[in-house]
Amino acid sequence: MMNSMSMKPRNKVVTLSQFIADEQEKTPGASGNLSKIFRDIKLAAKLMHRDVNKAGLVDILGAHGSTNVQGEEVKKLDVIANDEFISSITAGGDCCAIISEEEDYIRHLNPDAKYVIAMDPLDGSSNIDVNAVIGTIFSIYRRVSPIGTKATEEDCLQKGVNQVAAGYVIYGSSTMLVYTTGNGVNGFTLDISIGDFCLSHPDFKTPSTGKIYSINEGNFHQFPQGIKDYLKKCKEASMSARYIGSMVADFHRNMIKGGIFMYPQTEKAPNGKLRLMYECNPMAFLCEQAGGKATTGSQRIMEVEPTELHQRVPVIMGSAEMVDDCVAHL
Ligand code: AHM
Ligand code: MG
Repeated sequence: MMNSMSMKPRNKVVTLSQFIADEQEKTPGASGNLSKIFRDIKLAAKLMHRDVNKAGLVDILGAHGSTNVQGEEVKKLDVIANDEFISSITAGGDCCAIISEEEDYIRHLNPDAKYVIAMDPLDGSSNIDVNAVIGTIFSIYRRVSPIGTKATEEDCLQKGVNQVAAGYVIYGSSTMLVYTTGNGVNGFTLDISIGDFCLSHPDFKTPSTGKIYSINEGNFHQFPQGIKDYLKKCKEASMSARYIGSMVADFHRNMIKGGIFMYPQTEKAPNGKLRLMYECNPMAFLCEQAGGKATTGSQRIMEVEPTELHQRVPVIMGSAEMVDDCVAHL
């Protein structure tokens, strides 16, 4: 029989739901709607974890529009992700609109709800078919139009500084959900044995500097001279180049280890590639909350005035000292 003196108390497990409930209690006047949105995101993230992990088995990789051996339509994983997040958020009833990188228009939901979501349901699409890390990015805003009316473009096109919450889910060697509501960043790892996200990275801070630079150097000849100069400096300092082409994965690694992520303008893409509403703003919010910086090179990302749903902006983000150094070269 085990002696009670010999029993080691286990560390307290804090689930995402518990953490959010505790946070809600600390916020005077909180209605609980934001917590319910997290419940919906969490459900969709778990469904995505399942789908990503069995993607090869059930033939959901590949081009949308083809058919599988049973003659059924094969859904591309990013279409599945879009459907799963939208279904979950729609069913939850706590958002008045969703804008998604996968869609060309605003999807109007419950007019009586006060929040708007912007999301990239499956980021890193080029990694889907090669079993590499992909993610989901989301951003939540409070509507500016009156509750009870149809959400407007103004509700959906707000500056990043207005974000109420932002986060990402990374489908990697484990699945994690990392989010902020403006009180620091916390990371939760999905424990599949209990089917829940558990707090694994409390009050996540990024180092003020690091040794990693992440950029698609295939575009080198098209970069502005300042970026070329900064990259030369990175090489002279024998820094490590790390770039998988999945923003969530590149960003997550750099957040933990310290580093800089760049997708600057190129001759072919004068505003860069990444989308302000679905990728840059949420990651900028997380980055700043973790102690880092995020800029277009000339302006803080979260202060850019959005003018269209799929607007692109150049981005330089990560460890504060590295971002400052890069910007000093521009
Ligand atoms: P996606 O949303 O279609 O997946 O595109 C965004 C992705 C980012 O995750 C990544 O940082 C970037 O595109 C990679 O682009 P490139 O292949 O040009 O380096
Ligand atoms: Mg994307």
